[in-house]
Amino acid sequence: MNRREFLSLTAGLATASAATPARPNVLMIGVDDMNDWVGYLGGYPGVRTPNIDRLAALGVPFTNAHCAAPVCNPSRTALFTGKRPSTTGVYDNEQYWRPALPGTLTLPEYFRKNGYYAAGAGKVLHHVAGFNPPDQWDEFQMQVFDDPWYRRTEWYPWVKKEPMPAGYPYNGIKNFQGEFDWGVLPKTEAEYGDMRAVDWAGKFLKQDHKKPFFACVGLWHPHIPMFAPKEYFDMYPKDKVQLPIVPEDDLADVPAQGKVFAAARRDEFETIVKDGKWRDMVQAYLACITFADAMVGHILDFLESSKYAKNTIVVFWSDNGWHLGEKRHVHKSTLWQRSTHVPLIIKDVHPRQAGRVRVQPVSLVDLYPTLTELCGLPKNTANDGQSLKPLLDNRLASHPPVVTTYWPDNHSVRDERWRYTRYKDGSEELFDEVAEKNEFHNLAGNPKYAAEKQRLAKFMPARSAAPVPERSTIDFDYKTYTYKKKP
Ligand SMILES: [Ca+2]
Repeated sequence: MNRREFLSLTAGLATASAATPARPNVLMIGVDDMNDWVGYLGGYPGVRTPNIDRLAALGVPFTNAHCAAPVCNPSRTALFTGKRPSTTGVYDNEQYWRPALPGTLTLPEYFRKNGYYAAGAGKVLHHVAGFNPPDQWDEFQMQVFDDPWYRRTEWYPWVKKEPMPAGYPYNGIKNFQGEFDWGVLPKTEAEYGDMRAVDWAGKFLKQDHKKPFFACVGLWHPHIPMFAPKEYFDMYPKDKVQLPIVPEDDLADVPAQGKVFAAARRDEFETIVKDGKWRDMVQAYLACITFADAMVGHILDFLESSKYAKNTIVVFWSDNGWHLGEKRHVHKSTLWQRSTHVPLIIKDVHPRQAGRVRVQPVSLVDLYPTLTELCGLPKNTANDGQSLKPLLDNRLASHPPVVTTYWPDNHSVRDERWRYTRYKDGSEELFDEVAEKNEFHNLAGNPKYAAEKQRLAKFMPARSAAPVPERSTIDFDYKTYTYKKKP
């Protein structure tokens, strides 16, 4: 052996021993109902999200990411099981996923099975009792709400109900329903519920962990009720707040099923507008986005000053978007861009063309196979999604179009240019997202685009699983965390 061969062999040995370090940790940060009004996505010029943008510069920001379902429970169920709603039959908030999917391993369960410590706090899976079984986790801190006077004790048995405070409701709308409130609570920023999840993250990241960890911190903001300290409202003076553009006839070219989705909770939108509070609502949403961003900042600071800074994969996501009057709708639960488009950032332990946006369509259902691959765990063959590692490695890699589903056989496909939606009755929408972000012109009836529709239709699931039982048919016992079919 000559000297050169010897050096190359010893270099190889050194690489081999350095190549088997402990597996990377995972820190997920989830927010609720945050649409693309985030700095790096440009959905609302002037929105302040310095911390999310900081992560976007350090990691890989996705600009065309979509939820698998446009509402909390089915979106989170898809993210954490790696299965689409059309596979599981979990399509909406009123369906328990656990009794319907025996043997399905959620992300924390799968990581635990593969030697990880799984821990979390706040709203991770859906926030109502029965949706976040504690046996998935080695440790879990329950969500703390800002409105314990409103929260229903049968839905949130761990919450101690408090008497209604003075000044409630804070948005000043008479006889308006309790959840859809906004304003400044008579307490300090440190006393807000999301800060308890932030505190948990701070403590967790200071501890010595013997195993690699899979940790998830779930923030409630900017979900309704939209409460935040006054300084966040002051960042968006009301006279400068921009309202979405909503043409009078915008629903005219939308099929009947689309109109049904848009009409859900229409009365709330109409009450807000009639009361002259539309601008106030938009201001509150902006304030709560920036509040959520501040929470994200605290968590990133804790990580960066911890010994886990360099060997932890960070994933930031929102479970679905949010309408602020577009298509005459507030809330989510539609198959339009406002509901499906979400922020998504992955910061791997390798730099991977950091800060450079990925414009390819991706889905939150892709996170499960992405994380198992990045952590070197065996692939879970039950996953529907596709690993995003090729996109992390190379910003020019391709990714197939992604699907958002809301109830059986209503699917919306996104690629880099188009949104093609087909509702259960066969009616269609086609929007050119490059030509117009607002989805004002449904092109589905134009024969010029027949081939485009045919191409995109191939990505829709061939069949939709029957919806799993509604929770009204199940007796759930919180103490034993068991489910029994009602007689
Ligand atoms: Ca949500």
